[in-house]
Amino acid sequence: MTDLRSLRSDFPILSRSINGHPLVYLDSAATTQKPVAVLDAMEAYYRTSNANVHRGAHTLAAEATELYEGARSKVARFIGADPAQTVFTRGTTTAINHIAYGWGLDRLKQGDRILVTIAEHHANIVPWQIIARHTGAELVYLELTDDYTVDIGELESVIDDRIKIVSFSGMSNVTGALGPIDVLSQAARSVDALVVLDAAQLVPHQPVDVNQIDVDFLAFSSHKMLGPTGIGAMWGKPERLEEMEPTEGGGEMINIVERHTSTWAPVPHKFEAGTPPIAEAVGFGAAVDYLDAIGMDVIAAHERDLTTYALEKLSEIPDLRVYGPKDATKRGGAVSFELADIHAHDIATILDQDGIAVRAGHHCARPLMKYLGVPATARASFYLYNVPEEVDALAEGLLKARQIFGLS
Ligand code: 7TS
Repeated sequence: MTDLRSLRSDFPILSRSINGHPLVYLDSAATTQKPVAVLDAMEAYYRTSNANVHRGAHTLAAEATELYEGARSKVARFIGADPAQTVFTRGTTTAINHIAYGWGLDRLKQGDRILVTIAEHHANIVPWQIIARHTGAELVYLELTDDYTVDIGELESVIDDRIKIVSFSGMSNVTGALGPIDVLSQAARSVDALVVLDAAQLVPHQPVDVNQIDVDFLAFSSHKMLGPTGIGAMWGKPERLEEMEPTEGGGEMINIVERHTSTWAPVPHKFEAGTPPIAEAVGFGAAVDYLDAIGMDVIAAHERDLTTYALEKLSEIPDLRVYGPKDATKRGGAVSFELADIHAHDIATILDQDGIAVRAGHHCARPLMKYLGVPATARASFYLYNVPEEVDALAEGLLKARQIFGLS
């Protein structure tokens, strides 16, 4: 297993204890912990260069602008993109809302269809439902196969020229399954549909290069990849970003404002109304620098090994059912499970007593929960700072939960 354990000392929070036990943080799919490099970059910005961006002639304003735009270049480079096509947003949710409103609202009409999968996060369902309600378009779903991957066998019967947008996740935050990016984008192209990739769980965990995949838009969040909350990115093909309307108006996003009309600033600023999250951008830039220095290939290999180990350990626990692919090459490190008929919240509470942080609930994927026939699952999720001993602690905690509930 790729040994990244020396990195743990870069993350101050990992040395704290919870309920008298060392923290075992297995909730990185929800949000990740932050290395000193990110915390320092944000603090240094506030201590030495704090000013508003893009509008001042003074030195601090120039420094802040350089830091903000420098962060954009780093984030763009991280996904092989041009900074001019990389828009800072509040996160994945805001990015998908920009696309739904800015691209979909004017173009969709009655009879049109938006294709998603049943495994989507609410962030990739609800904006489309709202746009469907406004335009009369309809949301249609691809379902899953027995190994919890998207059932691409259904595509033939679903894909026709009513489909205008195909929007899906690169990796499920519940099942961990990787999305069939090439298959779905090819299917979309066969009917000239727009392709939107929710990469909230993909960009943090695997190398992603926008030149290697055929999508129109890609969305991801800083806080799921060691950076701060409050910022993320929307990458788009230049022609798509040009033709797309801004969804928020205000300062920073305009060229000329008259009494009754305005013209827009060039992309990406057209989509960044108001004072942006400057310190957060700086932190996001520091996070991608940190990930780059380790190498996304190394991180992906580490997580694959850890996930393989976790699936093995969990398979030894009686009455435990994993909702996700068994094959580690088809998945990432978000592992959802159910243990006998113990409620997921009880599992999370029992594990927390031993300092183990897992998530329990519907994971913002209610249609998926309904499809799986469960009210909730418990979910352990891994990142570069996790080690096999933490998987062992999880397995021991789950055996303890069995005992507490009288299961031998
Ligand atoms: N898409 C996926 C696949 C996600 O996992 C999430 C967040 C989002 C979109 C939304 O990202 P945001 O940064 O805009 O909130 N997922 C989770 C999770 O699994 N637990 O908490 C948040």
